[in-house]
Amino acid sequence: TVNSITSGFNYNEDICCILLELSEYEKNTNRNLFKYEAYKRAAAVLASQPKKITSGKEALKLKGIGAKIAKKIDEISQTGKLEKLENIHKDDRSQAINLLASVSGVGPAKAQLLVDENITSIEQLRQNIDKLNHHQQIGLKYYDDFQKKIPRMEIEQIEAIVKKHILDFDKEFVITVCGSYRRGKAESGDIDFLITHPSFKKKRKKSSDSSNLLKKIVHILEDAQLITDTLSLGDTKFMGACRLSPDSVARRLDIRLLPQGQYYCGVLYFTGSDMFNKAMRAHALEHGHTINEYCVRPIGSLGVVGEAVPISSEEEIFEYIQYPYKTPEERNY
Ligand code: DCP
Ligand code: MG
Ligand code: MN
Repeated sequence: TVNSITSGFNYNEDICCILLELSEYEKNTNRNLFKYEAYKRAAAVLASQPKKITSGKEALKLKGIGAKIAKKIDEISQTGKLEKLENIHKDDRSQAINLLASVSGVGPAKAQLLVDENITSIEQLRQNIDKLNHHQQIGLKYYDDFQKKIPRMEIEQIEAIVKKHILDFDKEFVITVCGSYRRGKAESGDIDFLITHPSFKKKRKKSSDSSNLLKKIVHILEDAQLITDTLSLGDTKFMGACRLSPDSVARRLDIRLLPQGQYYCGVLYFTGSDMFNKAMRAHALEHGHTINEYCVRPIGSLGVVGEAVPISSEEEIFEYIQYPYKTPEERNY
């Protein structure tokens, strides 16, 4: 669930939960990303309110909530439930699609294909592993483990192990755990590492030197018995599984290796939340800049996008687009 920005308490949790379920339904069953985003945005807006919203009329005044969602909020406020969601709960196909899409690597399209072949449970999926690619097979293998949230304390331990091994190998690496952990959350869905090194340059052509660096990092962490499985591995992005010890819960681990010049835009982006990123990007555009996970660029009067601005801290990005600085803990919306 989502928390209020200021107090960390969500006064509208019941409505938020229903809207987030609707967003999942739109993404997985209808594959309507527009509605998926609209419900998520509405839930985030409600979660950030300092008080309980008690009518659709009140909700309609909030930025990001339109007439259709306001009407649903009205129904929830008055009856404590939403007829539309009750019906979705009764829809077996939709429930099965949601379940299969909760396997790491299985997207809505794949989940629908499987359900159309009458594969509707995790049990049945296990009997059809030949229908899954490598990522999906690992996702299924660790299905129960990956469902579990990761306590902050465990991420601290994993962070210490990763830093020890990588910095022992070369002390010039810079390593930051981003994602919900950096936003101060008590538990996280996965672990998001961002790493940079002065010798790692923006790649133009295939240079074997730079394309081996992330593989080297992964090998070190495999030798340390931390990384157990690879879901995907490229020159800049690793997705996989790790665990503290052979009888610990397996965790989803993402590592991104970035050139120094892109590091702080990367840290900002991968710290999130995704709602915060959207709000910040929108603000940047209003102030004549475009930001993404790699860089900040000015937009000229004719709409021409300029050269990337040199950035050497997260604060500089806020300053550059004239957005009041927010600590990672203040980015939880
Ligand atoms: N991100 C984004 N837009 C997306 C996906 C991700 O802006 N569509 C950014 C913001 C996220 C960050 O990447 O905070 C990391 O993605 P995660 O999916 O790991 O999300 P979190 O770390 O925030 O939450 P969780 O605890 O579920 O991992
Ligand atoms: Mg994460
Ligand atoms: Mn992640």
